[in-house]
Amino acid sequence: MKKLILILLPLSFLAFACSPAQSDTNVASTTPTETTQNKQESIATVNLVSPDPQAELSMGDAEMILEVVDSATGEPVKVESLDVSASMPMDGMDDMMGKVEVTPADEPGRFKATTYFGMQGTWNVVASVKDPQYQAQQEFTFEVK
Ligand SMILES: [Cu+2]
Repeated sequence: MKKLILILLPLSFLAFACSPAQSDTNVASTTPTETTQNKQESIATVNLVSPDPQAELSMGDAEMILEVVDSATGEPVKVESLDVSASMPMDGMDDMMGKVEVTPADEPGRFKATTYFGMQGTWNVVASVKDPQYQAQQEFTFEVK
């Protein structure tokens, strides 16, 4: 019986540690003391909705759909903005940069990023969440043929 208690105890601590982050927005208005204590930012994840990273991409115009979700709940979160950069590492030269235009998509948490892959090879796309509450940075790699 003692063993069971020992197992359950850390689990309940875990649940306590996780719950405030999930409901930060709800908690904020009702209990200001807790907000100041939990001032750390919530962690978000940026998912690539399209294109399929495994799919072969052709050189030229490219459109990506990115979705920001709360890492704890998996629910899409409406963040202030998303910075997206596209670059290609070049031998003996500075990285080649692609211009990326980001616009919010219709669905909450989603952004459309359009760029131009001007060269065949590996492109690194980095998406960074800009938001007072959520923090995330995710890198995606595309093989452009
Ligand atoms: Cu290049």
